[in-house]
Amino acid sequence: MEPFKIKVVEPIAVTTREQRAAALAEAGFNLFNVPAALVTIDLLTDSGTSAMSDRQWAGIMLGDESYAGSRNYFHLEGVVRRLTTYRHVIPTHQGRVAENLLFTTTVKPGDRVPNNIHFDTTRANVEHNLGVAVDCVVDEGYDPVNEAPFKGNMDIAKLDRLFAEVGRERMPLVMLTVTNNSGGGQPVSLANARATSAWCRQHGIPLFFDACRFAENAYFCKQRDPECAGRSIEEIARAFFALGDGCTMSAKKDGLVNIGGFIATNDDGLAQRLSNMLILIEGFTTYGGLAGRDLEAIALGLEEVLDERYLEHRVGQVRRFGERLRAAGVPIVLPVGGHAVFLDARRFLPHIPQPEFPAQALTCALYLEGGVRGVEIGGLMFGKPDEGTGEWSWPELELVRLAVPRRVYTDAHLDHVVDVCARLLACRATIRGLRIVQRADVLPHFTARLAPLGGLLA
Ligand code: P70
Repeated sequence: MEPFKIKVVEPIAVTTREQRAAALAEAGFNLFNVPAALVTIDLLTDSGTSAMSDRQWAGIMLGDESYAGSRNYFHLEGVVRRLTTYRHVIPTHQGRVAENLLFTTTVKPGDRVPNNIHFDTTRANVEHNLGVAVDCVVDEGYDPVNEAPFKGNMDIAKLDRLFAEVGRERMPLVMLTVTNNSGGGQPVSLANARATSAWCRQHGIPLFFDACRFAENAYFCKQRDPECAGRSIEEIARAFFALGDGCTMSAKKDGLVNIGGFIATNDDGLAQRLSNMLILIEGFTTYGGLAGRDLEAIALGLEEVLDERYLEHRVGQVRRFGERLRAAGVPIVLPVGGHAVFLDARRFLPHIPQPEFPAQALTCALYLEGGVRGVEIGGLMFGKPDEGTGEWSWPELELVRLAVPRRVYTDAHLDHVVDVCARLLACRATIRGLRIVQRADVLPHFTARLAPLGGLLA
């Protein structure tokens, strides 16, 4: 059961199919353009959508809004130092700013940045600095039916190959994303983090964690890895962080807050450069684009997220959601990850070829059928035309992510989503693909407009 009581409630939207059809057309078949007031169950993201605790709301009232040296900053600094072992704690208003700071201060044109799998903003920030983002996850990370326990692991042989190709000078850092969002929210094992860290040390390359979902990753380790079984979540998380030189963090995930992030490191010189850049684009070093009250909520959220009863419910709710989908015959990525269930659109809609955006078509169909909003993680997000030839390259996976906000929905809400998926499965032949009408070059999925090629969505 939920290890909390519900103190505040918010009504959810009830809409008609006609309203949803109109909203979809108006939105250019892009769910980012649909007003939240027309969404019944919003599984677009687990980012910034958590319900805060009464303790966090009380902390909000203790916000010290001093420009410099807010006491909430020192609280956050202490919590992050203890958790991560990193000395320098630089707040940002969300994760991608931490990425922006990190890559603008480390990446030169032509540099390669390996990661297990870069999330979209991470990749975009590397590319914005004219670097090349290279995904080096183990092969099973791309196999949606392989039930290996740590499918987020880095493939060290792929790091070796990249190093042999470009050398130390072209590899300013290595990133490791825990859990691996773009690969299905799959965890990285402590042994793999250790091997990645040893590789980095051996080659003199810094290792940074993309730590958005570090607590969920630690919970998986505790469950699946005998080495971690007897240890607390905090001990496991600290063991990970201690293997690296720093981390970027979107606190909108495992920080259990609606806004916030940070970058932390042990590298004094880098911290200085990051701070200088922070002052240019975000704000002074003790608030970084946030209010004092936000810093307090993050400090408290980072403590709460380490509670094993919370994590057992959190990860368990997502797992049960996946199990019920699976029982209904819905093809999903296995094993179920920590923050989301990923529908496998290739198997759900085998009749739609990748250039017709099967995962985006499924995302639209979920909304039309039941007011459920997920997000496409497939060709719309990661496919792109070659600058010279115009020929498209496509990602390996065509997924629809149903991300579960923390402490927000009950299992009954998720049962509705299972019903909607089952109904669509029964009429899947009527779902047709989409074509692009308008597309930006950077992070195109946020603003793209599409049109249906017929069938259910037309
Ligand atoms: C998500 C959001 C954010 C993220 C992440 C990893 C592993 C960095 C960031 C950036 C983004 C999103 C995607 C689709 C719909 C809405 C939002 N992930 N690294 O949901 O952090 O957003 O704070 O700048 O997952 O996965 P930030």
